[in-house]
Amino acid sequence: MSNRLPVDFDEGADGSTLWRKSPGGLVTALEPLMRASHGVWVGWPGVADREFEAFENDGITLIPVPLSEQELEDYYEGFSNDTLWPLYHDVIAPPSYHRETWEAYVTVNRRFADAAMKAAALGATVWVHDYQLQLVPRMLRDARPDLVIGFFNHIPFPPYGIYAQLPWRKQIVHGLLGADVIGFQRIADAGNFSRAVRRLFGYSTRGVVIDVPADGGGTRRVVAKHFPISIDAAGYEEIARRPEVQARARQIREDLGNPKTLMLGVDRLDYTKGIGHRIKAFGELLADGRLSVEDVTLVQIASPSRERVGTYMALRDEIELAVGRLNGDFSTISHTAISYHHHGYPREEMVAMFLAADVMLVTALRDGMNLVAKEYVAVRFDGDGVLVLSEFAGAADELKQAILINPHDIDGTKDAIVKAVEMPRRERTRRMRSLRRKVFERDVAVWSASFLRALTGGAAVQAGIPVDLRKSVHEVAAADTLLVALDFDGTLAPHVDKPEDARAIAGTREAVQRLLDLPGVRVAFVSGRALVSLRRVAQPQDGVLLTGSHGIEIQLDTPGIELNLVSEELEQLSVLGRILDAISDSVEGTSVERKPAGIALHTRLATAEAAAVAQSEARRQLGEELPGLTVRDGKNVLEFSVRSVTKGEAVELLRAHTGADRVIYAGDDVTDEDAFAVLSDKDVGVKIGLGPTLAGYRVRSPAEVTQLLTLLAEARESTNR
Ligand code: GDG
Repeated sequence: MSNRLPVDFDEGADGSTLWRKSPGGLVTALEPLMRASHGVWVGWPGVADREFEAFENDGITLIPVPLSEQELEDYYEGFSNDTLWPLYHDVIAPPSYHRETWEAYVTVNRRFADAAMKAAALGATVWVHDYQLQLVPRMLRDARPDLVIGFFNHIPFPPYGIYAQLPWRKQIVHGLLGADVIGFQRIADAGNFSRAVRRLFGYSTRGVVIDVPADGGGTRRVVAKHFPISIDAAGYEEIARRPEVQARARQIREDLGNPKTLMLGVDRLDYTKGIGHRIKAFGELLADGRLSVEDVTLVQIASPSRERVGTYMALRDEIELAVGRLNGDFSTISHTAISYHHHGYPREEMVAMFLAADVMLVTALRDGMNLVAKEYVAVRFDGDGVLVLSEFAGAADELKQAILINPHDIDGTKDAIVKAVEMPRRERTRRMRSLRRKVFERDVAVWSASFLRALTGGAAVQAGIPVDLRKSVHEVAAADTLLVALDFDGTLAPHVDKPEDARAIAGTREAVQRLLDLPGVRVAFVSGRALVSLRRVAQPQDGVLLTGSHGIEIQLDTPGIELNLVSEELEQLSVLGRILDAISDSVEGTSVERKPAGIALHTRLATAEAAAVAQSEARRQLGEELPGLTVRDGKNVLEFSVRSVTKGEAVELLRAHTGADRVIYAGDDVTDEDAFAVLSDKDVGVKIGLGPTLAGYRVRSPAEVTQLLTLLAEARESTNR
């Protein structure tokens, strides 16, 4: 589901309806999958006050959602583009807050949700896109709890201090939390969202996991994580390699008088893109004489956008005034300083421009990702060209070999432009090569696959080690220091009925020993079990680091078990002990059990009445004295913990302890998701078995884990360290 269908409406001369495909990266990535799964796309067809039946386009069913002219004004131009857009882009332009446009937003979101519900089969996966439809996930969940719901936010999510302005801030976050997975462009966006959840609802968050109270009691797990979007890189390169496109690139340079340096900007005409800042920097460089109009031309494509929104009209006037002024001041009869175009162009023409441009300027003041930056890189199969990229664009997280700028710093931007113009060929190729590697490794297919993998957990898992995992194992094997962190039950040992009977499968011990014998490799077991129990069943060899009780107990290179608790928590633990001891002394049939980070009050042997008294007394006293405790209600047991440490924290601790630069983590349980959540792009996460996961890879069973460890040992041995 997205605001717009991936087609444009057109009318034939005879009044017939024509649909022109508008191919974007999203469509390219999802098309094969949607065809194979009988997918439907729900969206607005791009024309107001018209109703259309569902229709088929290239094997995908499109379901048009109608919008009236008034709704277009209120829901789309108003609330989406005049409230949410500026608010989410750090209030670069002042957002407007109007109750009528909010109401239209609710109405239209409801219509989209209804259309999707009608189309979705039982248990279907629904992927909702972007800020225009943030209420849809909750509407779907309330009416159709059978659905698997994902949401991807294409634009930034602002810090809470800004987001808090929104009069409907709670409704929007509540709407989004209807999803199972909420995707963002950058780590920072996902963090901002989680903070908003904590501030507005007080729900607890652990890494990328948010525990949302579920309707029928208990909690539902929502993942808020970054999934940086990308492009169909190979598709762009293919266009660039066409002889006619290359000829066109040469022609463009020629038509511009063959300037020494051709600089290019391609943006929707939007205040977030920093077009004015770019023009100012360029103008000053011409005025200072650091660049000359004889040598350098800037081509600025500003494609028309949101032309009926007031701020955009004002922006167009402002930009065109600046362009006109600059050209008036600096252009000569034979050389134009800025070649400005307020048009949209066919994709081939865009690619020819990218090929023709020596320097690409992306100076966004705030941008979710900025696909133009990635497109420029994908097109440059010649290995040439310099990308100047704003650090406020999401792309800057990945494209570190660009010249990164702060566009608000005009002097810095000017220096960056000069550096780009003067950059020697060798440095240009070196940087471009690394940029291309990034863009081709993580194209839009990788993006959609990783989002959907997190959302649906994939289908049946095949036996053996997948090819892409083998490749990654070879990569991590080359680390300076490698940490191999492994869950035990379900990962090294098959699950059994009696926990004390669990044993690692044959071959595991040998594989672990082989890894332990290699320099620069550390092995750790990360278990939910208490360490005493883990040591009994796993019988770890010397040198294996241990963490138990989900990270509370640790045994690193020391003989004894340590508790990963801060002094304040130890203090709480002793208060807790005092209170519960007193209660159990005074109520017959109750007893206390001390755990590493908490204490349980058992009431199994007490009368129902006495049990109720003991439990309510414990809750009351602890509520007063230690209000922050985690309380777990079990059968005849009430458990209080001073801390809920996770396996994620355990992995961070092990990483710090070992100084590892790469981590490979394998686990099968939901608690292992906390560990997957703290892995970086360079680490390898392996989920064992079915179920949703944040891990990048999946294998079927402990047998594969043992194979994997052996493979890792072999790869490490062959690096000849
Ligand atoms: C939003 C977020 C995020 C532009 N002019 C022409 C044309 N384009 C194409 C570009 C590019 C696309 O439009 C623009 O994508 P961007 O990513 O640069 O920016 P937004 O439109 O603001 O997109 C953004 C994106 O969603 C995806 O998640 O990256 O941060 O704001 O593909 O090439 N294409 C053609 N003619 C034009 O004149 N053919």
